[in-house]
Amino acid sequence: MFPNMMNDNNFYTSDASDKERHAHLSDVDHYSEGLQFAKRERLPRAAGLACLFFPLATEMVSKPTAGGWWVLLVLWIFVWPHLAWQLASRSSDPLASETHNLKADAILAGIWIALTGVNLMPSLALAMMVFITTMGAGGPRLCIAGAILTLVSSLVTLKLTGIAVDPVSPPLTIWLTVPVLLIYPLLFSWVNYRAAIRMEEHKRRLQVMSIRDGMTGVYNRRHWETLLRDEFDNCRRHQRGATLLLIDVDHFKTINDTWGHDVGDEAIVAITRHLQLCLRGSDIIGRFGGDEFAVIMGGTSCESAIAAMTRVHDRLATFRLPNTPQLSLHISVGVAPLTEEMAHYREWLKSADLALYKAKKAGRNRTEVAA
Ligand code: GH3
Ligand code: MG
Repeated sequence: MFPNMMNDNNFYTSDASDKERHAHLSDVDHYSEGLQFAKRERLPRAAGLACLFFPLATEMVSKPTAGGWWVLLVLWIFVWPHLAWQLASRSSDPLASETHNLKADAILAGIWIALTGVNLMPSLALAMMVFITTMGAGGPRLCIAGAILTLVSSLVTLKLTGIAVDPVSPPLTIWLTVPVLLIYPLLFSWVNYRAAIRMEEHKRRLQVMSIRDGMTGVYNRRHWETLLRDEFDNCRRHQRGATLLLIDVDHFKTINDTWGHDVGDEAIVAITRHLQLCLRGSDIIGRFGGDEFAVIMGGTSCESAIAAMTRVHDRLATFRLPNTPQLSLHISVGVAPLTEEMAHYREWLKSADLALYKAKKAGRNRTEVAA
């Protein structure tokens, strides 16, 4: 059968798989996405561990602990969050590096759960940190992996150190653990909330980019054609009239060749602004190609459309670009009212195209109506 081609019709509507989506991401996107991910983990990790220092220290004071563990505690709580960030941010693949950091978090949490003798409150806080972070970062898969790593590392530590299990937390430890239980989920949610807001804004910008022409701001051809199809269907259904215009700049190649592409671009933007000024807000303007525009005038007669275009011709006759006063801009316009015989919106478009061809053939700088 035919291969599944990506085209204008299915690009925005197809359900791309995660694999396909990632295949479209460039290396730069992958890198910056990973860096953002590592950044999101940085603050909750540093703040959460800092809050944990006090309940863990209380537990260590209450138990005969070797001095080396104190050094490890300080290194873990105060150095590890910054080291983890450095490792991820300097890596060529921050996403993979931060995922390794999260697994290291899970192993370290297991070690410290064992060193407290699986004391309830600090252990609960550590397990909560591992669960929330891994679930938020990598879903159930990473969360289960994190839980297993924590469990295994705590069992191994218990075995190696011979520390007795003592789950009952004294009141001081309970009170010192409460801030962690409150602050960590709050911070984690806040950081992720901000990321969600940023994503939403990014999505909105992408949506605008996908329907607008970058240079002029009017609709691009793909989106404009979907609006034309809708208008065609609505007019058919409600027995309403509408007029279609195709507009092409005259001798635009000569403008480019004589004055350069920058002036050509300025001319395109200027013509767009004149169209916007002379037409109604409800008229739908699209950039159809290089120097070609198209306008859908819903509920508008052919005569009104021609009158509007006469206003555009008149304005352009006296308009000059600021840096090239010698250059005058002219357009040719093809007008096609919607008729009963048209069975498809493309026939409407074809009719406007023929009228435009007629205007070009008749000497340009004029408006012609479809026969
Ligand atoms: P005609 O009067 O028959 O329309 O002649 P023309 O020279 O305008 O011919 P045509 O409409 O085919 O030329 C379109 C030119 O527009 C070709 C291309 O080099 C130029 N063009 C397309 N897009 C852009 C653009 O974004 N900026 C500039 N400066 N030029 C563009
Ligand atoms: Mg042209």
